[in-house]
Amino acid sequence: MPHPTNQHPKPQPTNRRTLLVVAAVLVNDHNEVLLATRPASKSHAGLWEFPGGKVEQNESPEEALCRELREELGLSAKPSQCVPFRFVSEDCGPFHLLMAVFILRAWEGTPQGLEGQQLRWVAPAELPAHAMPAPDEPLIAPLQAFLAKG
Ligand code: 9L3
Ligand code: MG
Repeated sequence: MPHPTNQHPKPQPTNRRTLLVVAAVLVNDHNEVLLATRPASKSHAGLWEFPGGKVEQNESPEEALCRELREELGLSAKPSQCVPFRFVSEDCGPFHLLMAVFILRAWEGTPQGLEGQQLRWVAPAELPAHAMPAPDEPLIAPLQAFLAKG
């Protein structure tokens, strides 16, 4: 009989800090999704992402997302308009990224690339043609399935 501790080894600490990030899937009346390029000054520059960013101290994920949408896109949205969709858990070199993804179908304003991002409304079938950061890619298939239901 193996010793029980051999059957259940302790998990090894990775020494990676977990970064909590939020991202928005904005869906318009034509069932298209908003993608934004990452600004030149940031990691993954030029790749197409679902907009968002890091959650700061003392804010909920939904509050963080509404702040990011205001800062990056000039949009006004309410936490109650952010509907949870998926979590993505991904090793990103020196840290581990946990990204909470929300679907929004309502907001106020027209998106503007306030940090110099290109913006594009993309039909679900066209999502795979856009090069994305690693955490965004696993969202494509579940999003296509979700949006196909209308
Ligand atoms: N990130 C990946 N995909 C996304 C978002 C919004 C963010 N859709 C990653 C890129 C950075 C980290 O999360 O490593 C923090 O994002 P930001 O504050 O640089 O936008
Ligand atoms: Mg950002």
